[in-house]
Amino acid sequence: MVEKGVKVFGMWASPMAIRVEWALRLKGVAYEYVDEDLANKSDALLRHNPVTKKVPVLVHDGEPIAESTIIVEYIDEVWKDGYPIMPSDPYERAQARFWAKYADEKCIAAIYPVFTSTGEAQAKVVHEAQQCLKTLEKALEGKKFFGGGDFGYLDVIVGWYAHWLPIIEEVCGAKVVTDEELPVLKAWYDRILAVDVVKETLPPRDKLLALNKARREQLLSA
Ligand SMILES: N[C@@H](CCC(=O)N[C@@H](CS)C(=O)NCC(=O)O)C(=O)O
Repeated sequence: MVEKGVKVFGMWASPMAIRVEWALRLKGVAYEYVDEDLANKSDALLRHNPVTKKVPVLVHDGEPIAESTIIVEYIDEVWKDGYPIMPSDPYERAQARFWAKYADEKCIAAIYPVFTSTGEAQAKVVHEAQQCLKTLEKALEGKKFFGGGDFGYLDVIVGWYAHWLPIIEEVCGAKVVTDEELPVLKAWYDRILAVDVVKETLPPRDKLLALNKARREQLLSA
């Protein structure tokens, strides 16, 4: 028998999984949330996402969908009469997808080395991460949100920066998003953190800090 309804397989500290919760909440869709232990993944997660075995996975009426950016688009299409997440204009949609891909492929790859380095090597990678984010920041210039006047697709995709990056910076003892280097992105943080669906779902700061501190220590000692 097909299981009806919406289920999200996530992990409380995952910035990719929170995108799915934001999209569902923007649409007012009720869902069941399953928190995975990524060191001991459930049979259900492995069955629903045998290819990458990662969270998030959305299961809609028994059908699984993986990859957060694809899930967010799926949610926008299925519940199309609710809050509009994707831009209505095809060119704007293409741009939003372009920047989402840039953020996930280039910016994450540029930020990660800050987490795994120290000293002079870290100063160098901080600078590289800032250059990468400066390029992304251009897509926000003159606007309240990446989506324009309203929280939109690209805000759902990169909104995690506002909560996660300051924690990562504290853990690493390095500043990446500063008023001097990235003023537009930094000012957008406050607007993101004031969005209701964001406020409702953010994981506790201390818990995220402790987890990332332990991860960094483990990576540095490896
Ligand atoms: N591109 C994927 C990335 C998902 C991802 O990296 N998920 C992490 C948690 S943030 C995960 O499941 N890691 C466990 C693993 O790699 O085994 C997406 O956007 O959904």
